[in-house]
Amino acid sequence: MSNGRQSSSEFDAVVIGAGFSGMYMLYRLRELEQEWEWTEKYPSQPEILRYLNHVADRFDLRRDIQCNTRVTSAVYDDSINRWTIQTDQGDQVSATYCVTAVGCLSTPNTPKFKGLASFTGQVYHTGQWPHEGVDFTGKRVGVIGTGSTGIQAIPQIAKQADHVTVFQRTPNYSIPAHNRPLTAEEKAKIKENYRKLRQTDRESPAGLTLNHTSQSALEVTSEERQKKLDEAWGRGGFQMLATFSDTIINLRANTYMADFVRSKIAEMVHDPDTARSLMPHDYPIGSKRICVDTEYYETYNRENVSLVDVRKSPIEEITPTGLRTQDAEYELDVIVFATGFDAMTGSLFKMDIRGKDGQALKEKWVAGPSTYLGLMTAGFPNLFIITGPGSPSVLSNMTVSIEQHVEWITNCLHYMQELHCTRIEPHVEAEDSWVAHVNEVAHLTLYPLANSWYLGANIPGKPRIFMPYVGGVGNYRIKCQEIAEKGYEGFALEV
Ligand code: NA7
Repeated sequence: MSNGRQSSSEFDAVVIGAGFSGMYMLYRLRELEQEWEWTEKYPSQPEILRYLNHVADRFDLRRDIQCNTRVTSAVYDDSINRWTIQTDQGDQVSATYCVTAVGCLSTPNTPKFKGLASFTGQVYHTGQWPHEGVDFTGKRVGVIGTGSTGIQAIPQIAKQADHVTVFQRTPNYSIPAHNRPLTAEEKAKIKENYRKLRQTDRESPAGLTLNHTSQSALEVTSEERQKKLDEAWGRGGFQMLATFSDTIINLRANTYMADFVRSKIAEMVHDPDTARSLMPHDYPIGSKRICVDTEYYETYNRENVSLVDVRKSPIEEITPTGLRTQDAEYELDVIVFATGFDAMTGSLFKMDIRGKDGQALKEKWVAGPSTYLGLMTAGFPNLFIITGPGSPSVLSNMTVSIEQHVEWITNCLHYMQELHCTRIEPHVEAEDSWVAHVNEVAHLTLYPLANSWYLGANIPGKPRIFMPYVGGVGNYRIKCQEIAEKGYEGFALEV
């Protein structure tokens, strides 16, 4: 939201959200990247928070950001071509353009377990972690969920807690992060090459500088395959998935890599039953978001960590003193929900967004989200969605994709200004054919074979639609650019 605390104001444009996307709307990058020192290969949350605070101060953004404000509704009035935004603080703001920058993974999902309200211990959700931190010393902790967050949280909690019981529904494939401080030489080299690195990211499939290969996993000998996979494991991180060209499109190629990770789990986890439970077996590697960890599997060798397979013995209820599965009862002081998010649409639906004729976004998307380029949706003029469903978003380096959307929207607004246009909206036909294209490319891959949050499968009742665009960041950028160069083809622009 703009301009400090206002009860009723008029603007040309409002931005809803002040995370990475909202901030990119407001600042420029080049000086910043030279002065900021990233210290680790994978920066930790406190460092990222320091960075965001630094950006806000360095570019004097705070005067354009209103914190602690939840947007409750955004309603379009066709007769005056304006959006009216209401907040829980009583503000009413009116603007011609409304940009949502509310994040793809910012509405936590807490499963509605019977008895949850009766639990007398502490309850946390990893997506709403207390700023002051949590002290698990001497506590019996239950962690529900083994996605990326659970996998990163469990080893940390286990170092402090008296005992950690992990309630796992689906095991995940996780690759070691090999996180470490960056050396002075590495930092200098990155700073020298920022322009080139950023360009490579922008043109790459996932918005990351990975070494892609054109070599299929099927065209090498088993010794060569093993050697390449060993090397990739040694380097760690997302690079693993780029070891061969066909891991995410060919089930046989995929199985080689999945078998390799399963063999690593067997090597790392001492108890064979626990190792077996930790091995994913019913979906291809990479079709759920691959996890990257620090000593996740090794953590199960600790005496104070145990694994409960809730597929075999489902959670029946939370009790006042813990949790009961079909087979056993667990006494707990703390329950940590690492149960993810209502991804991609959750935060948009939490606001009452209404377009032409009072149509609610939630109603329009009842069978699944429908957008043109993931940027706009017909019937909602001048509403831009940063990293919306139908764009690469969560299948990419988010900051790269956010930046591209911000640039595209900014250029579009300039173009409209030049032409004295004040209204833009996609044509229904353009939107329909984009949605068909998004589905078509998703089905050329193995992604739809998993029950993932990419498909909304983690939220009961959510329509099963593959939401992100798998066509690749570089290709998508070209497509968006071409559309802009053709005078915003597929969009209706009006004066
Ligand atoms: P994820 O990846 O959605 O993981 C959530 C985990 O919680 C996953 O293991 C789920 O099992 C589990 N879960 C969800 N609901 C339940 C119920 N009802 N019972 C038992 N277990 C449950 O969220 P994260 O926060 O880890 O990561 C989200 C993204 O953030 C990540 O992909 C990165 O992009 C960054 P399931 O697999 O659904 O069987």
